[in-house]
Amino acid sequence: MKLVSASASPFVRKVRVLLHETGQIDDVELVGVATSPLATAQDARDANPLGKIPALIREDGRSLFDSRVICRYLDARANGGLYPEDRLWDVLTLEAMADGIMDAAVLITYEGRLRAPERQDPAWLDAQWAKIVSALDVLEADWMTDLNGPRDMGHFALGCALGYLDFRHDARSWRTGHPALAEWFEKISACKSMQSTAPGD
Ligand code: GSF
Repeated sequence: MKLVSASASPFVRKVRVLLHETGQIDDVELVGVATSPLATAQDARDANPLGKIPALIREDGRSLFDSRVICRYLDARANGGLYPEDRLWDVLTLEAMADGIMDAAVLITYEGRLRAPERQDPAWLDAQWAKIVSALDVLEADWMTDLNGPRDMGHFALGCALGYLDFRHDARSWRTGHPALAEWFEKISACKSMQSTAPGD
């Protein structure tokens, strides 16, 4: 299989963490691309008409996307147990919250990278960051029991999301007001799968 990917992508990192956690890292060849909404890489377009990464090209040549579909496919392929049936809907909701944090953070990154300073909209940036803070507040208040329980894919997705905030939006200091989450993040960041997939340019 081939994974159309980029080392800075938090969504790609989710897939790579799962590959490490389920012993499948050697089954997938990484195809690195540089892509953006204004300059879509051909490999990304060929694998996903939306031009987004990650996209997984299976042995039969068919593509899978997006990261949630890819993660569930690969977890099922290895019977990895990262989407436990007894709490599946909570796991998927946590992964959706993590993906939403990533979506908002990536939009902030693009606004800063793809728009001239005079065309950037501070209200838009603040609105995206407000979504992230709202999610962090709820995680801090309501999800710490779950997060301190058995590891699942929701946990690793959140780890990738928080790691992306450190990587691209460190100055926003997400840990302020979220001490329990910050302590939890230090623990999941020590996992070998997280260490092996730390973001880079
Ligand atoms: C989001 C992927 C995405 O936005 C998923 O895989 O879960 N719902 C999708 N990927 C970004 C790269 S990133 O993670 O920084 C992407 O492909 N951007 C290029 C574009 O054209 O939007």
